[in-house]
Amino acid sequence: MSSSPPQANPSAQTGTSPNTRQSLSAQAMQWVDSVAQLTRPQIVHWCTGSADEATRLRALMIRDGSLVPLNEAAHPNSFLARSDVNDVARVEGRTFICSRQESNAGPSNNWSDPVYMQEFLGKLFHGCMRGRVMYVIPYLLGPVGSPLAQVGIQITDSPYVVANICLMTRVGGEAIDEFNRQPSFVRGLHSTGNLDPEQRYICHFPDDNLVMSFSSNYGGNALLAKKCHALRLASVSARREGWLAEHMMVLGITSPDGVKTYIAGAFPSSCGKTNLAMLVPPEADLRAGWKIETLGDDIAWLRFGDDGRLYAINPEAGFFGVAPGTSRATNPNAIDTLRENVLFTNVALRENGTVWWEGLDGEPPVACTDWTGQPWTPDCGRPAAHPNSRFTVSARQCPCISPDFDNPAGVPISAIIFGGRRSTTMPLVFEAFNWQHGTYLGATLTSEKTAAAAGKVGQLRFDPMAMLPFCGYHLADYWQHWLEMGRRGGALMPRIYHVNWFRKDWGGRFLWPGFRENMRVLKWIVDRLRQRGTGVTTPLGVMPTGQSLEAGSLGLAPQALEELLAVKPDEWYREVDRREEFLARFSDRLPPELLAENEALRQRIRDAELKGTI
Ligand code: OXD
Ligand code: MN
Repeated sequence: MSSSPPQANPSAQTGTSPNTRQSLSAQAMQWVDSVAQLTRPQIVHWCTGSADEATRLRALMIRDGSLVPLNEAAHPNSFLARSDVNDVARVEGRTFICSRQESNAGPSNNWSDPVYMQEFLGKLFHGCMRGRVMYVIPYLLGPVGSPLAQVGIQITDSPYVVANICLMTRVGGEAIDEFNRQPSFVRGLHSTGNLDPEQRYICHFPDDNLVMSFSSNYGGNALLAKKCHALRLASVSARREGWLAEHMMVLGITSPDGVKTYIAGAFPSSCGKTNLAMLVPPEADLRAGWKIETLGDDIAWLRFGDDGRLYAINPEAGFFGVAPGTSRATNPNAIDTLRENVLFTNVALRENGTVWWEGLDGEPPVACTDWTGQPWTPDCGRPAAHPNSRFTVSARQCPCISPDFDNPAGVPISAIIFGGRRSTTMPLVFEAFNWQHGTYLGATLTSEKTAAAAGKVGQLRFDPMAMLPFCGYHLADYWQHWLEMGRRGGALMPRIYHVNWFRKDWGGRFLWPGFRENMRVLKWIVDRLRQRGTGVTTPLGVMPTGQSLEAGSLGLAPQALEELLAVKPDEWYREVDRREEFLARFSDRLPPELLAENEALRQRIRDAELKGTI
C-alpha cells in the first residue's frame, strides 16, 4: 500500500510499479494511464496481492472506520465490513449489456447503446477519484497454465474491493506471468462514486472486453472479475469459442471402490450451491468410504478435453458465500473454512468481537450490534445480519478443497444438476432423457427469488440454467449454444438431472431434510451414471424409488416420500403452460427443439394421466 504523500499528478505510482508495469503489454499500460487521466486520482497503486499489501490496506480501512477487526483468538486476521444500507445486493435493474446490436442482448437483459453508454459513464467517472487512490489489480481467473484461464485488470478506488478481489482471484506474480501468455485481457473499471443508487450502473461491453461499474461496492456489482467477467463477458466468449461459462458449483464424489465422479450444479443465487459443494456425507457413508471434495461453489468454465469429454475449472480462488443459514449443522466445512483470514460483510457483531448471523449455531446473542451498526436484541423485530450478508475467504482454507483445484486441465464432468427453490410441483430429483431434454430443463428452470438480488423475495421466476442475471447475450442463442455443445459432445456429454430440495407440505414445512441427506440423491446419481441405479420412467424423466434413496432410514413423515416424488397432473398442466408462455418471449430466435420438448412433456403427462400412472 502506498505511503507516498498526496500528489497532484495522477501518474504518481506506488506498489509494484516498475515490475508490473514492465511486464504488462503496452495496451494494458495505455488503458490504465487513460483511466487515470479520466478519473484524476491522487495516487495510482499497482497491487501485488502480497500479505504485506493486504496488511497495510486493512490498517488503512481500520483507521478510516470501514473495517472492524474481529476477536483475534476466535477469528485470527479476520474483519467485518458494513456496507451502505442501500448497497446490499446485485441490482439487476441497473445492470446493462451494451452489445453493439441491441438484439444480441436479448429480452432478459437491459440494453443500452455502447457508444452512448461509454460517453454517459465517462461523465460520471470524470474526476471521480480525485483525492483517492486508484488501485490497479491485474488478476488471473483459473489455474496457472490452464487453457481455460483468462486474465483481467480491475481498477477501483475502493480498498474493500481490492481486499475482496485479492481473495477471490489469483493476483500477483502468477497473474502477471499469465498476462504474457494470453492474447487479450478484460478491462474492469470500478468506482465507489458516492454510492447514490440513482447513479448506480453496472455496464458490460462484450464487444470491447470492458466492464464499467459505478456507485456500488457490493460484491456482484463491484468485484468485476466475478459475475461481470467470469459469467457475463465469459459467456459471450464461450459461445464464440465453443465452451461454456456457467453459474455452477463443482464437486468430486469418491465412492467406496475409489472411483471419483465429478458433478457440476447450477442453482440460482442463495439456493445452496456452497452447501452442496462442501457436503459432508452422513456418518454411515463416511464409514463406507464415500467422500466429497469441493472444486468450486459458484462458477465453472467447461471445455472439451482431447478425449471428447467436458472438463471444468473453477475460475475463482475464493468463496463469496451467503452467511445466514451457514452453521456447523448445515455446512461444517464452511464453518471450518471461516476460522481465519475472513472478510465478513454485513453480519452482526457480538460484544466479544465474534460474528453472528441468523441460523448460526447456538442461541442468538442477548444483545449485539446489527449489520447497520445499531444495537440489536432478539425481540427488536429486525434481523441482526442482513439476509444477503457474506463471507469472503480463500478456497485454499476449505478442509475439503479438491486436490484438482489448481489442476490446469480441470476435471471431467459426468453429470450436471439443475435445481431451484420450488415449494410445489417439482419432485426431489429426476434424470433427463437426453442432452436436449436436459437443455430444456435448464432453459425452464424456475426458482423463488432470494435476497441475493434486489427485489421481492419469494416470487417465482424463470432462471434459465441459473444464468438469468448472468448470461451476457440473448438467452435463445445461449440455449442454441447448449444444444450445439450437446451435438458436438454426443454420447460423452454429462447426464443432466433436476433436483428440488425445497418442496413443502400443506403446512409449509419442508418435506426433505436436505443438507447432508442430499448425499442420498448424489449417490443415486452416481449409481445411475455407473449403470447400477434403479430408475422409474415418469413423464418428467427417470426418478428413483424410495428404496434406491435408502429412504427407509430417514424417518420421513408419513407420505412425505410419495409427495416428494409426486407428479400431479393439475400442477403440471399449469407448469407446461407457464413454460410455453415464457419460451414464447424468445420466439424470434427460440430453438424449435425447446418448444418441441415442452409439447412432448404435455403429451407424456396426458398419456400418463389417461393410463392412471400419475
Ligand atoms: C453470488 C450471486 O454472489 O449469485 O454468487 O449473487
Ligand atoms: Mn452466484
